[in-house]
This record gives sequence, structure tokens and C-alpha cells, in this order.
Amino acid sequence: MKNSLAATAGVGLLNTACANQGSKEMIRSIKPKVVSTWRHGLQANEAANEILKAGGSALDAAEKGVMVIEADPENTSVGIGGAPDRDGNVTLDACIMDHKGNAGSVSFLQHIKHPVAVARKVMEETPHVMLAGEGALRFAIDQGFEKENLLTEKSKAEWEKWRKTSDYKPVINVENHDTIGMICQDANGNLSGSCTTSGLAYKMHGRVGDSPVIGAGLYVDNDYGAAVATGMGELMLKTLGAFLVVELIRQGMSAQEACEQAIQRIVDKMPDYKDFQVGYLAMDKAGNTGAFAIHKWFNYAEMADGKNELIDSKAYLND
Ligand code: SD4
Repeated sequence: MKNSLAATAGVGLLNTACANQGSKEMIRSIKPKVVSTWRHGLQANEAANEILKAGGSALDAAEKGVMVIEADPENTSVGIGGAPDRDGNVTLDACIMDHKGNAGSVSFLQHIKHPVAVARKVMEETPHVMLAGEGALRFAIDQGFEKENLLTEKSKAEWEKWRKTSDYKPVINVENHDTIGMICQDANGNLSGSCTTSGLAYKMHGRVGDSPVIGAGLYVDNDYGAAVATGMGELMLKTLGAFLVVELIRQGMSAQEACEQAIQRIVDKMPDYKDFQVGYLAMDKAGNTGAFAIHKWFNYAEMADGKNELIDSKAYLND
């Protein structure tokens, strides 16, 4: 199937049979497509789509798309302006994966506004996949990234307010996350993805979530599909969620079914799942998308055929 897929892609067509295991065959021309998590995905998709429309790669689109959100100081869950940890430090996690299976990641990175771009440098300029903390910062500075203060006045004020009442407990409720994960498919049919976050608001210092962990927050297999995750990272870490979604697609499920099964895995294994939100977003090689969450208030932005819309994900709990 892999060979026939590659051959079909070569003439600009893809066969969705790869996702449906030889069921009804549907052919679609390859048109660039972008999906990304939450409302801010609308803005990120526009930037990614500009790159794809101009014939750019899925990798460039996935990096530059989420960088728009990293640079927005009003966004309190990604990049500059991200909510700090419980001690007031903004610590960022991000990763990126291309269509060749290359991956780069940074975790617990401080002072650098664009962790996803550092993750790409890790992928392209080092023999490694992941750099963390001080080492990641040093590498970023060597690569020419500027060190800056990421704690905005607004985030600082909110953190100080939280500190008065919260007695330094890490916040793990369902409302304080908004990571951006993005999947892009370019005109060659190649898939790439990215994921970037400041993690859980007021987390323990040093806490790292799923977002920089390849297979937990993001996974791309260019032969079959890609998936990103958002929500309470500990749950995706324990189930290797993004990898699981892509693996289920590889085994023949649709992107939608795969997201549902990956949420089901959490429900089956974790008795306290109702206390948390997790959302999966996936795209298969044929450009079919799927999304599923524990709670129904997960949404994502989808850009296809020049139309960019916010879509409510289906969910396990209809609360
Ligand atoms: C984390 N998964 O650090 C991230 C947070 C997130 O929507 O996705 N928020 O656990």
C-alpha cells in the first residue's frame, strides 16, 4: 500500500483507501490543508496557509503558523505572555516533526519567545531530538535567538492574584489550557506538525507536559497521518496519545475513529478522567480530519479550500 500511495501521490492524487482499508475508493486532488487546536488556530491557520498557497512546505507552514500565536502577548498559554509556573517563571515546551520522520523538541525552555523555532533547529542542526532547560537555552542563544522577558505585566498580575488564594498548588482543572498544535499538508501531500505551549498555568517548577514529547503531544507518519494533543498533558504522556492516534490510523481506522479510541483508552485506564480535559486532533494522509475530547468544549480551526472555520469537537462526555 505504501508504494501504491507514493505512486498515486506522484500524479497529484491520493487514495483514501489507506484510511479505510480498501473500502470505497475516493480520490481527491491534493490541496493544502491545515488544522490546529482552539480558537487561536484560526489566526495561525491563515499564516500557515499563506505559506502553503505559495508552494511552501508543510514543515515551514507548521512552524510559521504557530509562531504567530507564540508572538502574541495576549495569549496566555503559548510563547510570550504564557502563564508562568507557580514560582513566576515562564517555561515553554514545543516540538516539530516533518514528513521524513525527523523530529525536534525543547522542554522547560525559558526566555525564548519561539520555542518551536528552537525545536526545528534542534531537529536540523543537532544529532538529537530533545534539548531541555539550560542546555536548550544555551543552544538557542548560540543559534542567534534573543533572550527576553516572557512574563508580561498582565500574566504577572494574574499570577500574583492566583498566588494569594492558591497556596502554591499546581492548577490542574479543566480551564487553564490552550496549547496550539497544528498539522499541515502541502501540495505534495506531505504532512508535518508542530505543538507549542507554556504548559499548565502555575505548574510546579520543572514540570514538563506532553507537548514537547514526540508521540505524546505530536506524531507524524507521512505514510498514514498525523495527530496533535491538547489538555492535561499527564494523561497523554501516560497513554502516548498522539502516537496512539496515528498508529490506529495506520491499522485502518479513520482519523475520527482513531481520536475516539485514544480518548477511550484514557477513559478505560484513568478513573479520574472526568476531572481533566484532553483533546486529540488528527489528519490522515488523504486529508480527512478527526477530533475528539473528553469534555465537549474542545474546538479546532480547519483551513481547507481557502475556508477557515472553527469547529466544535465531539466529546466523550456531553457536559
Ligand atoms: C500541557 N498539554 O502542558 C499541555 C497543556 C495544554 O491546552 O495542552 N493546554 O500539559
